[in-house]
Amino acid sequence: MPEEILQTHKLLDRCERELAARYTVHKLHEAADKEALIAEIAPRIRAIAGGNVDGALMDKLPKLEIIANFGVGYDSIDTTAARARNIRVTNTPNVLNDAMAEITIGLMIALARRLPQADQFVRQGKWARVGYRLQSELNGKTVGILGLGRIGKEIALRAQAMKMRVIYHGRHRQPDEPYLYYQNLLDMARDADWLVLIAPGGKSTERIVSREVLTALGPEGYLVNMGRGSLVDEPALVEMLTNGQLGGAALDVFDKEPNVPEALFSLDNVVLSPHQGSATHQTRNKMGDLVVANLVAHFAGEPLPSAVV
Ligand code: A2R
Repeated sequence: MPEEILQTHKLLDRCERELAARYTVHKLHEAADKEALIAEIAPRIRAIAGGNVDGALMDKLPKLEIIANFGVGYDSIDTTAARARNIRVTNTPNVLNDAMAEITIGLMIALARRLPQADQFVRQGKWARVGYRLQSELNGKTVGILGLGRIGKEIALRAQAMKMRVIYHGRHRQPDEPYLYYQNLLDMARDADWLVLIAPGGKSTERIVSREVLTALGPEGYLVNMGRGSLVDEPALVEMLTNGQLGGAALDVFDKEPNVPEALFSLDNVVLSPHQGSATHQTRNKMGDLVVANLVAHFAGEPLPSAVV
């Protein structure tokens, strides 16, 4: 008999096919009566594929051994609760680094050169009447990276190809990295033209980009958020973008996705993106493969390819 697993949200088609080929998959997100489904299958569920797992759900699944998250960020899983219950948690690191770094630079150029507006300008036939306005460039500017991790390092490489100066902040200095380290985020924001956020969500980074940090970035400064909406004081961000206290923002993530503050929709100094940092065919397929590989390894009693707990 195949193992039975619980899937907590929609996954990529290929990933769902691979899971279905190996396991009997119960889809919590499609169940009309979620509690009834859980009550029926709980005694047989040793694994979850997907995120959004709190301690209460873990408690309803007494045989649960592993949660295989789709995504490198696993802040939707209560890892403290998992650890306390001896439940393993895996994520999908590294395979998305290039896709994330590419779109980060893409959004930066889109913002600096006002590419969404330029496209509209041509489509609306305005070019025949007047030339497009002048914009700014990345080269010669300083980019401060909050979170020089796996993805942050790929962004740093590409920012250098744009002839930008790279500085970074994290909890630790990384002596092998050639970039200037700032122990204090406020100091880095003051010295940066661009502030790129690529750190994890969760309690330790909540609102780390405060009104003070945004003020330090200033009216000429640009914020790029590729990490999590929770990293930023979003009401302060919206207010400061509206009144010119912050130069601009490129945002792939938001505090209450998919809800985006409507005040941003009319702002010229903002580029908005629907949390699509890793959303390419090649990367999402690799992420799905890693979810499956973690589950396969677990049931075979082998080391997990990418465990975080
Ligand atoms: O703090 P450090 O030196 O461990 O650096 C990590 C940094 N980081 C933080 N920085 C400041 N305050 C914190 N409380 C804090 N917590 C972590 O974020 C490290 O440089 C970086 C995370 O790097 P990785 O663990 O390699 O993550 P990866 O794969 O680059 O993904 C980053 C995030 C995901 O968690 C998703 O939220 C998003 O990108 O897709």
